[in-house]
Amino acid sequence: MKNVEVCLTPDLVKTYGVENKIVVVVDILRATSVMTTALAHGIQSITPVASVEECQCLKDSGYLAAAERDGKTVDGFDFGNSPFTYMDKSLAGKKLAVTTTNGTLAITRSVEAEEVVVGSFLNISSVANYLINQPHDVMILCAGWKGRVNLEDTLFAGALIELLGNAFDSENDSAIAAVALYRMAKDDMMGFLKNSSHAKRLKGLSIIKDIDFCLQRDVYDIIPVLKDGELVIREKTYAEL
Ligand code: 3SL
Repeated sequence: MKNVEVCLTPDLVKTYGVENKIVVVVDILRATSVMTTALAHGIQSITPVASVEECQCLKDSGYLAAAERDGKTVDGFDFGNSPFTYMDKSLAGKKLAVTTTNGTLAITRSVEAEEVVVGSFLNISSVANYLINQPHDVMILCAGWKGRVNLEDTLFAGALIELLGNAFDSENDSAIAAVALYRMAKDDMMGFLKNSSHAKRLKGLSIIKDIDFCLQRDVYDIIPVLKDGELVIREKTYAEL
């Protein structure tokens, strides 16, 4: 039986190990929700990098570049971390470099995995169906906030495990906790999250509409995967068409 586990912060990745696993990286507010949105709206590829300096180098070589720290766009960059930015048709077909406080760091810590998939509520059912049909164990990696656990990524982990149903076993207490938390919150996610640290941070920056958007389920049916350092939409195999 395949196994699913939840790593509640990137600081614990080494404890779990990523080898031979599919790692689903999640940063609901907002990095992985934004990446899913950008690819769904036609961005060709997203190169996630951990540092602002790396992002600047890619910008200098012609990429569109988005840099966020503490919820704000870094000075000198044209793009920040709002999903609405990437609904612009003129950006379709372009290559984007991105660095964010937690989400891109979580991705860069997962590169040794069998495969890295980007998950969000916006594409949760597509990700679940994909995982059910793969032969590998799964680790859901919550990006959290600067090494700390956060509620919204944990809720996503619980929701995804519910969708995986009987296809996976779990002997991991953080997975049990995530499912229990999700069951408490699922009927009013916005209400449940209103006192969470990051929702408060984003509200302080007047980004409530981003939170509303990122909590929607199954808006997109794409699966972003990491290929040669770039996130791209996973192509369907012949059998899946
Ligand atoms: O930490 C991150 O990766 C970001 O998603 C944070 S924010 O939502 O842009 O503030």
